Amino acid sequence: MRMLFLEFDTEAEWGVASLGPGFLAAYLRAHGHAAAFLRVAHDAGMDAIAAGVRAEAPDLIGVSLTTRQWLRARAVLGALRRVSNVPVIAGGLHPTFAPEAVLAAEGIDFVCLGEGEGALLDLVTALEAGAATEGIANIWTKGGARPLLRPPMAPIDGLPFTARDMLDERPGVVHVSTQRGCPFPCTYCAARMYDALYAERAAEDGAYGRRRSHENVLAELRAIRAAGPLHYVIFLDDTFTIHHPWVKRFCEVYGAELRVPFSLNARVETVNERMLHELAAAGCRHIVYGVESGSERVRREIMKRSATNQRFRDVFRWTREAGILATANYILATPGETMAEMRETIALHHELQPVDFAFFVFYPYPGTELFYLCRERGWLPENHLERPAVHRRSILRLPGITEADIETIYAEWTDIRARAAAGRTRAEHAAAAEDGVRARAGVA
Ligand code: B12
Ligand code: SF4
Repeated sequence: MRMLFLEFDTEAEWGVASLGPGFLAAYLRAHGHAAAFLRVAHDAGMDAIAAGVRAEAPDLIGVSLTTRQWLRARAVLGALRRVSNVPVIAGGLHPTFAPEAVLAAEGIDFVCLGEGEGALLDLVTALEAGAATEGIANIWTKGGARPLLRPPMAPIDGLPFTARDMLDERPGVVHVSTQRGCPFPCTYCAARMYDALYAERAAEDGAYGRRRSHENVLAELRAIRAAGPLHYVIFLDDTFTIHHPWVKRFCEVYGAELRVPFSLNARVETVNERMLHELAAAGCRHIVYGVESGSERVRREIMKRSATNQRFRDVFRWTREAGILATANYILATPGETMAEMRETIALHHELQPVDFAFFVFYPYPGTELFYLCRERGWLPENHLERPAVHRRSILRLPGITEADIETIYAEWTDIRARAAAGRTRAEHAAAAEDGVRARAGVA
């Protein structure tokens, strides 16, 4: 069977396409199926999209969706259905946690809940055989009942290496994932909801969190290097630094064999001075830390993150001293946060002096703890899935702060960004540009 993955661009430019199709295409190909990739530019017209799809002659179309991609995908897939009967399956974070709304849309026939490899292969096999699709674990067929979840795949070393043609990477800059799942309880994070989903539905089958062996990660990098240039590795794991013995051994083997510069996402609670020096010696050039708020109260009481501001100061200093550039991610207008607390974030930012940073107005991603809180408290508009998810405005009706407050604070951050860009050294510019997209994607 021939599967076509459509990648829906949002207005921002990302250095990599959705990772999910990279894993899924590799898995399908390993089982004798064909897979193709088509980017749907955010301003592409329907005629061009339909022609692009027709040219690929797919038997099944797959889309991987975040919440930000949802409205555009819904519009395009609805229109596509009027000119094509090729079945469509949606997977990823958004369909997993808002499956009813996604399945209700015209032009979407199946939703994949959670991990997709085995589920998609079973679906393809059933469609090819003209068999019923109801009853395939993880696959929710339109009009059918919610499916059971299959256990997480283990060990993940058994998965084929990511199909790079699905990722649309710049030559020599590769994105690699060494684990699945994150054990932390951050209330705003959609990534951690996979752990919660599997813990709830398949407790007896083991946890969602799994990591590849060093040998397996190195084998993938060797294969990439054998196929073309390899200048920079971006590890996309939610929190690369979770398991210290794994990281220590990684530094030894990667440093000894490859030493290709790399970057990663980390949480300040999971690094120490020694580890940072080991990472630097292995080639680590850049770490993206989720700071989120400068208010310890907001982090502790609203976000379930207990690190102190002093911990952030120490870790940012250690990172610099180890010769690694640090990037910080911030969230503005988290439910329950006051204007004064948002200013604490700005104050902490000036102390941390990251080489780059990104800031987003809080968005309640479906499935997260804060999503349910906002819904319960009446802060979430009923039609939230009909509204675009944008970085500069809140879709919530928040207590204590107004839309104008958020605009003011967003403008202050925009100004800080402009001044920081003007003051950066050439080396810092180059480093931030190399994997600057990480600042925006990182969640740890
Ligand atoms: C790498 C990454 C990126 C990359 C790639 C994006 C991607 N979707 O893969 C880039 C840089 C582009 C990116 C950008 C952004 N990201 Co990002 N990103 C991540 C990150 C850290 C890792 C993703 C990853 O490695 N996945 C590994 C694969 C194996 O997992 P998976 O994608 O879930 O795929 C599996 C299943 O979901 C399923 N599946 C997935 N797609 C499909 C499709 C089909 C057809 C089927 C059958 C199954 C299926 O099968 C896959 C294999 O088992 C995640 C956190 C996370 N852990 O998910 C955040 C995350 C996906 N990003 C997020 C966000 C919000 C963003 C940004 C808006 C920036 C920001 N931080 O605010 C932008 C938006 C991008 C966009 N186009 O909309 C949110 C999404 C929340 C949501 N509900 O929408 C996450 C969850 C982090 C968070 N804040 O909670 N991101
Ligand atoms: S924000 Fe980072 S550390 Fe927290 S649960 Fe999500 S991925 Fe894990």
